Amino acid sequence: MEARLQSILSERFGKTLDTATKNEMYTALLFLTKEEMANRPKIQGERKLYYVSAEFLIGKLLSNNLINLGLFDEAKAVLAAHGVTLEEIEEAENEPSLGNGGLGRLAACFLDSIAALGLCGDGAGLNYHNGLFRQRFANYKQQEQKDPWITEDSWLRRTDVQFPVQLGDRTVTSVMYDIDVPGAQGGRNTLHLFDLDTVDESLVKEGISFDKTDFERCLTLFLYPDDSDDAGRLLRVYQQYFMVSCTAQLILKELEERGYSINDLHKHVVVQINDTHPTMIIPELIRLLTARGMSMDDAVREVSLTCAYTNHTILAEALEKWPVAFIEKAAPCIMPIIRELDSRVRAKYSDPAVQIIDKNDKIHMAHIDIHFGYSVNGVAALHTEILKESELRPFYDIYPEKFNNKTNGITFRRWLLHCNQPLAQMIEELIGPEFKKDASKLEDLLRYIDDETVLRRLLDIKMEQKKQFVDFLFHTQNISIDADAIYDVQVKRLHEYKRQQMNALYAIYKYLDIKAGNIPKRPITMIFGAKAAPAYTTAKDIIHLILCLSKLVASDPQVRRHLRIVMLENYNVAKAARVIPACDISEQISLASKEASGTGNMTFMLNGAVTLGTLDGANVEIAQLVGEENIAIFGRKSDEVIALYANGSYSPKAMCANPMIKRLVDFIVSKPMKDIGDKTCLERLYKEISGKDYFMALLDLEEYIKTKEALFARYEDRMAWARMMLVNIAKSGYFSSDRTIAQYNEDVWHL
Ligand code: 26V
Repeated sequence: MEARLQSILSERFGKTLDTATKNEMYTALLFLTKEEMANRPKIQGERKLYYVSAEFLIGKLLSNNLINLGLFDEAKAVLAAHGVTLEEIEEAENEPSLGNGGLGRLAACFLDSIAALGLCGDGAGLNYHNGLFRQRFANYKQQEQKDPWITEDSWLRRTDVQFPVQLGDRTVTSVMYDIDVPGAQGGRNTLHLFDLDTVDESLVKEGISFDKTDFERCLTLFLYPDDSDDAGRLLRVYQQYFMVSCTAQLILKELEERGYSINDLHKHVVVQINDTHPTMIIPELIRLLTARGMSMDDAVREVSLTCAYTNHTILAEALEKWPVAFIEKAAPCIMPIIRELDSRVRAKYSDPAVQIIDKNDKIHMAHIDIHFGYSVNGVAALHTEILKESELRPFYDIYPEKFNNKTNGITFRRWLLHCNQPLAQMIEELIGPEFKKDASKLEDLLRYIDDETVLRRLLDIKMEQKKQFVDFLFHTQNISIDADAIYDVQVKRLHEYKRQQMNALYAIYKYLDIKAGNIPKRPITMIFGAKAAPAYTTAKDIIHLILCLSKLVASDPQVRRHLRIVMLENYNVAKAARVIPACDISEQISLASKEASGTGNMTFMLNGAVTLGTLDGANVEIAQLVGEENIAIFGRKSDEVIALYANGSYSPKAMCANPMIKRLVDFIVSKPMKDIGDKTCLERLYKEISGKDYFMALLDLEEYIKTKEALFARYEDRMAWARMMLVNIAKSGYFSSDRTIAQYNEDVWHL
């Protein structure tokens, strides 16, 4: 490898490993890795999966590709011999933030696992020039900036594959970029990202705003452009139709190249529809098949046997419903097909709840997927049960055989082998290397449950990771924190249902308690990281609250020794890889029933954090696996919450009758807070929480505080804590995305 790096550096930059800059070294490693991947055979199969998704939150790829190619250790050694670390070199890599959060990250983990299992499956999505916005803090508020990631040398490979797509009354020509996905056991798959050559990056003026009307110039400029106005929403429909039309044309082109007939489509192709964003692939495939001479009946049947749908949320505001007028404008070719599908449903079922086009002329995208796909899955056991019993009940009554659960997972190659190398090494010393291929082997760690030497090493590794994080935080945000404190971490998208506001109310509780003279046994560092959607006012107000609290605490010499509140700026995949290994307590406190699965909960567990959470999403399965003594559970259960919504009996005003709760909520608009922050934001948030509290943060607040205090107390018995850490790591094998993908293949894909 050394010789090849030297030759790339000399050819391209006239440099050597000792004279090259870090950027040049990164470029050389990028070239070498791309070459290495291109030399691998494509994974082949009689049946091919297309995982279609509007988001692939792949994050930086250098280390992960090196791991999958088996070149990671060698690369580290070569660099070390020249006085640099791979970590330093990786700083030169831009992070492609092509996703909002869990849904996009899941798609990236899945691509890694599909390739690792040697399954023939490619990803298909869009080549956004700007990923999710870059977050900056100013005046204790979030500001959004554009985040272009594509440079001359990147993981993208431009192909000569092009397709015509009719958008509105114009026909555009797509271009396809590929990113290789190497499998950990050999071979490679591909992530196909579609784009338009006419997209113009100079269209972005202030922050992240741009003219959304000229779709040929802005189609793939941004991930999910702001959809607070109609222009943004319409652009999203253009994006979705462009994505699926390109994908459908690619599928039929490859089918033909592989020598199969369109009449056998479902025997050779599986399309996994990741949430409803790619739903239009169903009418688009039907359109293309009928255009090639297939009858409508046959096309509908063939496509229905080819497409499978994954649901990722029960939040009503997230279930896509597009006005007929939007599809007519953006994707006129498929509107007749959608009407045909709608009349087929009407002919069979009279229940308005299962219609495709409703009485307000809105198209229910999920309904297309369920009627005209062969599989519907939720992403955690509880979530799937809620889909069957309430959200999608009328559909479950019609098609019970279509419904199945696939509990989410994460790739251990990124979230253990790469991000926590000392822990991975210790595990390998204790139980051998098999866990790298079969995560269920982690259970062998339970042999050491009473081994004090092992438990101490586990605590030492955690301390080492916390110290690394201390340096990182100082280096990136100029904030000094103490590695001896308890690290209590909540990092995820900002949404009221995830209840960052409840955690912030705990911070107020702790602040006031310390002011009253109750000094905690050990300092506590609360770490937050979250981006709020640009148009989501309450989410932005919650960020403002946290940043003001952070300032309040940090400038109080009496308090800051015992409590710190840190908000990571621009939380992304790279930052997740830094903070997760350093975490003691993983906050997973969503309102029960609202978090479909969560995947952060899994990465934290794998890295030896103890979960503080509600019985929601995959937390339920974590609790079953580790047992109630190794997790801290609190709060109302999902059925109680669902009943509260049904009878409308929840009232934050009634909750504020509790003087303790009232005091914490009132503090949001207290003088010390208004002295720091923006009165309008704080008052608006106060009104929201005390008057509406739609996601019931106050409902579980008291129990949350008690449970959290009890968990902090347990931290002091270091051996008992290390035992909890060990059980969590040992039981996390179930959450490997290799297991999830094996189940998709067994039950749904049959590749
Ligand atoms: C989308 C939107 C869009 C419009 C406004 C509000 C809103 C709120 C939530 C969403 C979520 C869309 C789907 C999604 O990202 N679901 C996440 O999928 C993860 C992977 O399955 C899962 O772990 C998370 O629990 C789930 O929230």
